[in-house]
Amino acid sequence: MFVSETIAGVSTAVGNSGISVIRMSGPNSFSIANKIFKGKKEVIDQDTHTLQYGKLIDPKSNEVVDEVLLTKMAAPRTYTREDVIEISSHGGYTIARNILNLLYQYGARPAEPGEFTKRAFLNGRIDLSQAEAVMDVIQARTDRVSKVALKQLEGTLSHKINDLRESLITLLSSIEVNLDYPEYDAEEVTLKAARDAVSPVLMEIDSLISSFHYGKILREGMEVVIAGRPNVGKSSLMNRLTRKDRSIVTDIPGTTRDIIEEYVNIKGIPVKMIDTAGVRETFDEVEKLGVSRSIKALKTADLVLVLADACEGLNHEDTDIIQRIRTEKHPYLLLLNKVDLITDDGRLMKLKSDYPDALLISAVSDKGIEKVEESILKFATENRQDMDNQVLITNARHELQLIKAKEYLQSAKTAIESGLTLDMVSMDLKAALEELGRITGHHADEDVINAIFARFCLGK
Ligand SMILES: Nc1nc2c(ncn2[C@@H]2O[C@H](COP(=O)(O)OP(=O)(O)OP(=O)(O)O)[C@@H](O)[C@H]2O)c(=O)[nH]1
Ligand SMILES: [Mg+2]
Repeated sequence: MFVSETIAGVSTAVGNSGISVIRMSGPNSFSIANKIFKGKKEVIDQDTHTLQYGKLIDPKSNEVVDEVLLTKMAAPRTYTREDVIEISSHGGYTIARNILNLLYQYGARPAEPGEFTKRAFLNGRIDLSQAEAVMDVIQARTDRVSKVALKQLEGTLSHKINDLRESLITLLSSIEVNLDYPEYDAEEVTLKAARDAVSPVLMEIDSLISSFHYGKILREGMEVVIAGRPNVGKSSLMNRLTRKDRSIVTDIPGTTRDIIEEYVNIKGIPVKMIDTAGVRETFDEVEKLGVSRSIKALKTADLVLVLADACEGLNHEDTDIIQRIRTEKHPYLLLLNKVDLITDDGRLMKLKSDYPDALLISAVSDKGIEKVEESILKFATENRQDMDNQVLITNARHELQLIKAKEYLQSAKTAIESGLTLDMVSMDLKAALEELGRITGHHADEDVINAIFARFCLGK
């Protein structure tokens, strides 16, 4: 176990609240708590994993700092695998600060952001990908996202990566045997076994990499831009999808002049929905600026909802916008709005056959809105079923490591196929193994670890 100082921090949000939880971890936790806590029992004599009522008293002034509940948890069955004390005090900024100051006076030092979790990692309770999931759980914006983050925290990704590493290690050891005892097996036999073993690992890595499209959307959210010419109902759709009266709606073309953003949960996908100014040629200076912002918004969009007027059909302004989106290769969905105004079934049928990929909707009557939401979810999952129960890559760092591992494995495969020597193959396999190990922290660079934990919140 790695030897550490005793650290303390507030683990609950700062501000007015029912209670605050102050956490302390490290070898002196119990002795420090013993000096300032007065309950029925001395903290030293308190059983582990029990809670005791008492008072925190400043030994110098004999003043009561707060009335608290103290939880004692002895290593190793704790969050950090060290001795941990948790103090539940009254809420509020002042009391938590006074308690912390007391702990600092008696030998603890302030915990850095994420330092408790960093210790859980350094002491081997969780691996690096699980530690990263801790923050994802805290920051999850929808149920769907927290479910996926919790699974990663439980270790689903770690198991998958460890299985892949295990396959490579087995292969490497048989190669080493062959290199050490060439009489044991012919090199060709080992090469063939190597090829058979590398291919399934490569396939698994490919499937993990391809899950990142969805994983990234879950973790970072998805940007959906509503675009189209003036007056087609973009702001009305924005209000409908966000269930708010956020954007101003009028029948005057050119109503929206600026970008309007709103976060919304669409079928569990965290979406930043963006309403834009209608795109058209205009001499109005303000509107011009709005139009150029609309065009800029398209560039960062994950998905564009192109809105057109179902009654009027697509005119050259609409097709210009679609052409622009196509040229820039942005994924988009065509929505024909205001179908509530079309009462003639024949016209509706014709619209459907003229625009087979378009969704017919009405932003004022809710018609087709469910379909729009489903399409957003389908885009996020790339139309694949049951994605939440797959092992997902949600983190760009993990994706990068997988891409590097894949490159080494492909190079190993090429080496095998072109009949290069076993030690060339072995070098590539070792490199791939190392890249995979960086996901879980088997191979860890100190600056990467520090950067990961620096993004944590205080007290976690
Ligand atoms: N009947 C009907 N009218 C709609 C529908 N959607 C929007 N409208 C009307 O169309 C007009 C324009 O709607 P907006 O939502 O302001 O249109 P916009 O695309 O945001 O317009 P700009 O901001 O000017 O680009 C308003 O009078 C809306 O009430 C719809 O589905 N059916
Ligand atoms: Mg508008």
